[in-house]
Amino acid sequence: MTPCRRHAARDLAPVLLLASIAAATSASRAQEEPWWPADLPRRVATPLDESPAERDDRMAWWREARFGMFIHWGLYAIPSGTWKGKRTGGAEWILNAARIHPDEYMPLREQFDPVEFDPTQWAMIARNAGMKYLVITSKHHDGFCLWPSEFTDFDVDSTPFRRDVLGELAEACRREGVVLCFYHSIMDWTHPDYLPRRAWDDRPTEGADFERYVSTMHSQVKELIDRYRPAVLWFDGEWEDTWTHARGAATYDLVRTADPAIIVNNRVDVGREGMAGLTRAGGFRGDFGTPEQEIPPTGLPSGVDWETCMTMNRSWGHQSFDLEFKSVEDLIRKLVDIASKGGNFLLNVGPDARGNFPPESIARLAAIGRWMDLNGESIHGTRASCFGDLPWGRCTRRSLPRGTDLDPPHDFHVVEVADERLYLHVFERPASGELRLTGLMNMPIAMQGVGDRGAYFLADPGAGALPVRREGADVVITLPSTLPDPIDTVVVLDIEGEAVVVGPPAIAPGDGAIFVDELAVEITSPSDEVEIRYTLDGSAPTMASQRVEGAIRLTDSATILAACFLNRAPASGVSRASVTRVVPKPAIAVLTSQPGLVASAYHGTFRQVPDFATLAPVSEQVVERVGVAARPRGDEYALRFRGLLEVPATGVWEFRLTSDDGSRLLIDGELVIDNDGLHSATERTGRIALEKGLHRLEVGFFEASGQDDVVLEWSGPGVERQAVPASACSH
Ligand code: H79
Repeated sequence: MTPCRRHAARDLAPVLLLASIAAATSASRAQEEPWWPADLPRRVATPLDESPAERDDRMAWWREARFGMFIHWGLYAIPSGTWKGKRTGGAEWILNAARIHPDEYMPLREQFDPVEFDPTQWAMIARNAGMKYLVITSKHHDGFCLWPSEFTDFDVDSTPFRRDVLGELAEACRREGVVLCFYHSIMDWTHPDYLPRRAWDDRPTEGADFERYVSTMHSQVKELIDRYRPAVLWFDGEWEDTWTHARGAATYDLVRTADPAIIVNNRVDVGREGMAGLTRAGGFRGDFGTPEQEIPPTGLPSGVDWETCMTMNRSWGHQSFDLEFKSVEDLIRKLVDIASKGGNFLLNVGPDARGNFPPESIARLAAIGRWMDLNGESIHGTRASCFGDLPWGRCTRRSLPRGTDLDPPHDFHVVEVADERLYLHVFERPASGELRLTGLMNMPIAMQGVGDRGAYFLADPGAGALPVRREGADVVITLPSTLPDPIDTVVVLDIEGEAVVVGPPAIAPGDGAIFVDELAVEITSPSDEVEIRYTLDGSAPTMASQRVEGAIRLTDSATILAACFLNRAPASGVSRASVTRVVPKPAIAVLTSQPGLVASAYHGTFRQVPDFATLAPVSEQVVERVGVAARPRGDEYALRFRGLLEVPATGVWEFRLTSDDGSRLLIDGELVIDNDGLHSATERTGRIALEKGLHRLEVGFFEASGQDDVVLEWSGPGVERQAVPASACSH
């Protein structure tokens, strides 16, 4: 604990204020300093006239929060995955999983009496975990409402419990300094006006009126906003075909008109792309993307707001027998990974029917909270990494206004030039004992002779400075032999200016390319400011090496090494590609040939493409091209295609073999593609230099289970990627 550091931070610029409050853990502290809603801008433009700056204002708290709690709670906590003695699973989807009729499901309300429900405890658990907001299911797909609604009887008021769950939670959140938000399902399995119905729901649809359903839902959403002031409305269940863009837009606009400050997820409209969750182009409503149970790979477009929602075990709602909880290490690293990509993490808890969080969830949230207490500054209010892949972990960062008192734990001096703080999250200590920040151009503050600071551990600044040095284009930090936190030790590095990281140049074609007579190689960098220098003899590029100006024409095999330079100094790592000049396979002479390939079919149980020489085919026929049209009867079989391939021009030809299950491509007896083994549809490529004319072609394929398919494509001089045409096949 470093209380002086936190205390001092309270006097800093607002950007650090959030971090200081994040670090606060006592209830009284949060009461003194509610950071929301008091600080939230309430004068916000309506959706139709919002400027980018106004949008930034509206999104600011949510972007800074980075970490929130999802709560799935409703009648489904009562069966908890078991229906009539059977483990049907499904949790909050149990009505669907066990094909329960609404008339049989809705009486569950008579058993809803969660006497141990303690909203203050829920809010405190969230806050102590470092979560800034909480999204609870006002209504899930089953239609049950967790607040006493004027517009339905299927709500808490019709249960023995009769307490306003959302109201009490809203109050507790306000007291604990947690932002309250609602999840609200568009799909509704029990509402008489909702359509379409589940297949086993035999209530007559006559008289059901979807338009009326939408208007009831709108009334309820208004009721929620007016009564509880949620900061986010998180819609879901938008994928059935009664929900349209027009309805999504109307709902979004209604919400933002009722309270212009509200943030609405993209599932309000129909622009979500599957479980990956980002919004397609096309003018769809929604303020942020919603990847579900997955974290997007790197390379997200910057400026896109998104939030990964994820379960802590495998279910959203409570499910008594689901004990597959993620480890604390996994959860913390997921949070860090998401923050390093500029997203939020909405981590779910499914309370039980008595109103308790599962003990496994409580334990994990407490452990995350201990890490956040020490390292929350590296999450809250940070933005995405400035680096590509870091082999040892992740990076987050925060801007710091100039003149900020940056480092209270040391000597309270003012650092004039510091503009950005990097948080280097070390998951695995590199064997070299060094953190290498390749291509980081900025001057680390530690190297400027402003005091004796190096980098340091965020969780333990007093442990001393870590040596920092520049090595060419890299900044290198020396680590001690063991790191304090085996899950994620956060190293702080302050730098001058906003991070500028120059990646190594791209070389195209890349490593492993082959060519026949001459190859044009392009070496490029996304940064215009740098110059690129290269060598062809395997030596590291220096300022004395050849400078890249246009394409490089090679007539011999070479290993190309290239790097960026700025102000005559190295400015990136080195990229490398070996390219090989090859002799094309000569064409073969054939006196006569007929159109088509010979396809031989085999029965048998195969796990890989068999040695056809040892097998007897069950049939043989001439086919136009490679494909499963030649399959024999039965599920398990193999095919062998043989014939001649007419290559229209001398050069390097790229083949693509896609198959389910395995396959192999041989040309003139040489294995060009090995796509063998049991697998679903898988594409593999291979390249070979061929002379213009005829070449021997052989494709082997087998099918063991599931789908079956095999497709051969090619591209080469003057030929765009396409299926190898029948006109090129003969025998
Ligand atoms: O509330 C939790 C789940 O009950 C709910 N969303 C989380 C936050 C959820 N509902 N359904 N699912 C999760 C999985 C549904 C996936 C599909 Fe689709 C719906 C597959 C096809 C339709 C949406 C549209 C995803 C892919 C296409």
